[in-house]
Amino acid sequence: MVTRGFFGRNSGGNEADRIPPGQHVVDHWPVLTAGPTPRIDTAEWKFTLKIGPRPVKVWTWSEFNALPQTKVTRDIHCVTTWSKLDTNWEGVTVDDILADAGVERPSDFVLAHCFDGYSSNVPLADLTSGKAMVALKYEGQPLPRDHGGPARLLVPHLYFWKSAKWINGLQFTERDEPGFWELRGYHIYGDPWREQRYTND
Ligand SMILES: Nc1nc2c(c(=O)[nH]1)N[C@H]1C(S)=C(S)[C@@H](COP(=O)(O)O)O[C@H]1N2
Ligand SMILES: [Mo]
Repeated sequence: MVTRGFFGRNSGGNEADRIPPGQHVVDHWPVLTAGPTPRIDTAEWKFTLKIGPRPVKVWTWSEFNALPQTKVTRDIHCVTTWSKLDTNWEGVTVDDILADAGVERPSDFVLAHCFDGYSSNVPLADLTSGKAMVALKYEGQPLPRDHGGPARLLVPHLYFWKSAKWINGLQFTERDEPGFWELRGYHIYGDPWREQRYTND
């Protein structure tokens, strides 16, 4: 049988090489949210970049959409053991967000904040050099609300809980500060290839 993934850009010829340990491939896209799904009107949507407590730039929905838009195809890996191959995204890379704000590297750690109160921590090095984006579209369509629409973080090389849905800002922090799930027993970094699922993995 020939699968779509076999021809994907990440493919090294062998799909099995693309599945981290303990993961299995799904075709559907499960929804995983800690609380109720928020409804965010793009007229009210704002994205704030902060250095510690200090806001350095705020974008409205139209300002954010005017930033350079980048398309990527990536595999995603959820800690609940599903992986999904060759997912197509479009949005603003974190590099382009920082460039627009004129911010380089005020610290090495970042917290993503969300409209539902969720947060996740990611080292800056894992967000830059094209590794992460604030995604606005999935498979060419506006991001569905239950998957984080209108905008979510996408950090595909880490477990998917790091990809904060309904994102409303990034905050530079002095230290690596645990986010929502990292405070509740999940790994501070979350590398699927090293199976960093829980705190002491
Ligand atoms: N704001 C917010 N982002 C979130 C979550 C959440 O509860 N709230 N859940 C996380 C978890 S645990 C996972 S596995 C993924 C699930 O994304 P999906 O529902 O699009 O599959 O979103 C992550 N981002
Ligand atoms: Mo999750």
